[in-house]
Amino acid sequence: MSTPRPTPPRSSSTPARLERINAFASAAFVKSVVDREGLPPESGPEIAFAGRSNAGKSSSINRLAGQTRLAYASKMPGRTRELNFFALRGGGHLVDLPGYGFARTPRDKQRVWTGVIEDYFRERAALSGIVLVLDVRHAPTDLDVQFVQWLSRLGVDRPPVLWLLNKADKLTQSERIKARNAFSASVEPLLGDDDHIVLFSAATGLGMKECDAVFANWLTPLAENAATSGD
Ligand SMILES: Nc1nc2c(ncn2[C@@H]2O[C@H](COP(=O)(O)OP(=O)(O)O)[C@@H](O)[C@H]2O)c(=O)[nH]1
Ligand SMILES: [Mg+2]
Repeated sequence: MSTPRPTPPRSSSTPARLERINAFASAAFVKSVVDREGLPPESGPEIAFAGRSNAGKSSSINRLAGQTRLAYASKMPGRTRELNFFALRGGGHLVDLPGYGFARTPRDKQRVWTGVIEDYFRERAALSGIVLVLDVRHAPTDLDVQFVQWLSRLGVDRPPVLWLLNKADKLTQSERIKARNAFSASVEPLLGDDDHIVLFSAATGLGMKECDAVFANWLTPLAENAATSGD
């Protein structure tokens, strides 16, 4: 009865990796927003991408959506001050936020934390989760820490954060594990119950499956809609 199953043949090519997050596949640019009047109507769950300029927000969005030029991977860090909205085909949006690391003056920095961004985080009911993109080779910066502390002060329940340890392709496997452990320890006091820490590479697609599981959860209302509409 208990005949051992033959092990499936190992492919000699690269192991299968997710090409994209399915729910993100046909994501399409909607608009750049600079003030609250410009915010598009809420159409379903939203996932916002935050992080220091140059951490790889745009590259990560591109990789996750399986599109090379969806979010423009800027060569001019800190220039963008807009929230960029991308519509998901099942409803809802991805939101590429301005990087907060390259503010030239305290006043500039202040502007990032207030205004439309603050309105967005404070009032957007559709916001289901935040992807905080970081460079796996560095400890979280003061601005990363301040961002999460600031989020926690905005409301009683801050949205879950996926701490995306990007650029893992730059490390060896053993360095990755070390970096992840050191990172977990350093952000431990900031971690929420529903947070996740994922080693990722926008360059190679490492970590896509873990992200997929997290997003499936965050986009649940969207999946339910699709199921009931027979979509
Ligand atoms: N090696 C490597 N480079 C990356 C990765 N993600 C982003 N980059 C590079 O880092 C720079 C900043 O990326 P970008 O997506 O524009 O960052 P953003 O400012 O956070 O949107 C670009 O030169 C990217 O090519 C990654 O996973 N691995
Ligand atoms: Mg960018």
